[in-house]
Amino acid sequence: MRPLVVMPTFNEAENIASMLPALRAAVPQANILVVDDSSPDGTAEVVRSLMAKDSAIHLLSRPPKSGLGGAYREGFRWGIEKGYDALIEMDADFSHDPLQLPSLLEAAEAGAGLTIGSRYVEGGSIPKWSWHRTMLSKGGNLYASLLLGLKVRDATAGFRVYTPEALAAIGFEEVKLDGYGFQVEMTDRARQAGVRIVEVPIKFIDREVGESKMSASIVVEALAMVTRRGIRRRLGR
Ligand SMILES: Nc1nc2c(ncn2[C@@H]2O[C@H](COP(=O)(O)OP(=O)(O)OP(=O)(O)O)[C@@H](O)[C@H]2O)c(=O)[nH]1
Ligand SMILES: [Mg+2]
Repeated sequence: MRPLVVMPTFNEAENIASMLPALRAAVPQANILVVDDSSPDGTAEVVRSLMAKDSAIHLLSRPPKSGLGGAYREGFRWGIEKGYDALIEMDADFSHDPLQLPSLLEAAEAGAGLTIGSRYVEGGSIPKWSWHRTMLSKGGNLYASLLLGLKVRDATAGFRVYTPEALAAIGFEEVKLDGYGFQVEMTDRARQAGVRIVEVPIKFIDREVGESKMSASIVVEALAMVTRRGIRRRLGR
């Protein structure tokens, strides 16, 4: 396979400086596209200095803090145009361990259209999260699976591999949400389109460097989307 890691960043200068070499070592066959939203902390400059010595690293610069969903849409479009055949979603904050990427790629190679690095399947594990963060994540997943019948344990997970065929079947250009909402809607559309979904266990590591961009509005947006899609389905539309 010719994989492309699409990695959105906003103020991840310190993380990206060690993430890029770690990724190159763990998955030498993969190229990396950093999608940076004009981070004021100089993330793009760090990427450019590494790009100068390594042609497998690429950078897409966007206006300030334009949202995670849009960063993935633009990154996927870029990768599909360039002919990559595995499009990877991955955070820059080391929550997703580069050393676990090969096991996700194995599932994709074995025929999964969507591979999810899952915290909630056998062998997966959850970080040292506070009880309310764990409740939010598990509760959100439960709500989504009840309303949408997803049959996926970790629908909010952001460590994934898509094939270009799966992305086309999903109609990813139409998914306008950010954060968790983006992940859940992509999963729901994949299931509806008959894409083969496989969950691979991962150990999720809590962010140690830099600041979280998670916000209440991202949670509300996701819950509203799940409710809307769930009700619409029950009404038969
Ligand atoms: N390009 C871009 N990247 C973003 C944006 N918001 C977040 N990111 C990146 O998306 C990834 C996930 O964001 P996080 O802030 O770690 O969100 P989270 O994982 O839900 O929250 P934590 O668990 O607290 O880390 C990181 O690599 C961020 O830098 C954005 O608006 N644009
Ligand atoms: Mg994070």
